[in-house]
Amino acid sequence: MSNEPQDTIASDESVDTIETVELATSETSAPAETGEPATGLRPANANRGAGWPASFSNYISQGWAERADAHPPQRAQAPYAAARRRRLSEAYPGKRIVVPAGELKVRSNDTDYPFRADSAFSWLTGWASDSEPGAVLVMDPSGDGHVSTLFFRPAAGRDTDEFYADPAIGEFWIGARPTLGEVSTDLDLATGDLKDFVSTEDDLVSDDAELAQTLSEMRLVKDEYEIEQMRLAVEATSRGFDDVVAQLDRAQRERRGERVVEGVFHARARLDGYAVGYETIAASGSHACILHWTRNDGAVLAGDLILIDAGVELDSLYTADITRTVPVDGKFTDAQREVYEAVLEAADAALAIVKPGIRFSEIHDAAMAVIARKISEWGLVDADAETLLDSEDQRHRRYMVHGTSHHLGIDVHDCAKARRELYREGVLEEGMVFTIEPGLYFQPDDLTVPERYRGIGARLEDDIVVTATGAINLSAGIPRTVADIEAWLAR
Ligand SMILES: [Mn+2]
Repeated sequence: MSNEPQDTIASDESVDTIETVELATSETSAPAETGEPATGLRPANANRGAGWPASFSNYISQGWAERADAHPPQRAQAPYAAARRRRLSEAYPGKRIVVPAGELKVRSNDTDYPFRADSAFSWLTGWASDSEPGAVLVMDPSGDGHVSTLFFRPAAGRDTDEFYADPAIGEFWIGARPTLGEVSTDLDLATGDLKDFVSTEDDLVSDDAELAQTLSEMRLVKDEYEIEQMRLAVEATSRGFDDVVAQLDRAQRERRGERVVEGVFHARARLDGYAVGYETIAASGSHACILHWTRNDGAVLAGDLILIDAGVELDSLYTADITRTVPVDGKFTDAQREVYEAVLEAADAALAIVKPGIRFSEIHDAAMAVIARKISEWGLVDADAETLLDSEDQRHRRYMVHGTSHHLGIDVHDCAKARRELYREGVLEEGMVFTIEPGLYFQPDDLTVPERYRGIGARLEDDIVVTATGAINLSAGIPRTVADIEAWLAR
């Protein structure tokens, strides 16, 4: 990437050179003379900039065509975001509510991580992967409700030096920002210039623990727009899994074949969405026993299972979260099939009970009943399933230490700040979306495990939406049974 504004001097040159630059810039004149970012967002690379002489600044500020104001159609999410703001307004009468999108985070010196707006901000505005860093939603009390204004840094004109002199936000550097009018039409929200936003001591800001909890709990039940986004995120993720399966031969040829899996999925995520919703887990062989294996630097070998846990985050920021465990060479061994089919049975048992009115924790209990029975039957623990499932026992959890389900939406671990009584002990309602993801992980050095199972890890993760009478498995189309997986890999 290009990283130096109008630079003619290498950054690693001597102190003499830096002094020369300072001398040169001090002799130039207004309007923009130093090469510092016009906004002062971050310290300039004063040791690298060549300065802006007046003749240059005068020349570059002229000779540009007029730009017509863009009037995009209102985006589909706008009325849903408005309804969400009304719910929040009702919860906090008379309070000024401030929800920032967040700022860019520095990766190193003057380079940043890709920007990703705060989830509550995006949920309340509908402004998603195209959000401007630094934007702030303000809900001012008015009458018996609130009036909302979205403040952000709008497009800068050619009458400032920002467009050429500011590598962090200048149009020549990162592209143009939208205008206030454009965003207002797009999101159906009043907009204002960020420089006119004033915070007050009485503001209720979204990092307030109680407000963050309220926002998390409001997001537990998804609206129609969100459920459609979840369906689309799963579809994109399904294409990513197809891509990975088609590239398993290549993965076997590379020294770090897990990176082939990660890279192929990432390409699909960028093609069809904004990013991956979380770091892809590409865990081959006994790496599958490491729950969040994201180092992904291992080989992918024939005879092993590979566990792939990945999700595409759409431009709307809604993400899928799906796991499949497949045999690298296309055929399960007997031991691998036994372990995998136990996990599948646990997943199906959990899915079978999902409907409005049951408790979220019952899903986990249904899956764990199967896991405990298998652990007992296989003799890993010398006890019957009933004994193991006693809350004072739980030894079977040695082989699956994680939960079975988490809410899913704009965050992969959605609604994380909701209270336990509405989350783990919460009662299912139509429109909730969550994962079901049991697994079994037999560590290669676990002496309690029969040798034939050691080093086998398997997880199956589907994305579930609660309907009026039951549930839909959004990811049912991605092969789940041994026969379907083997047929998938044979294609
Ligand atoms: Mn998950």
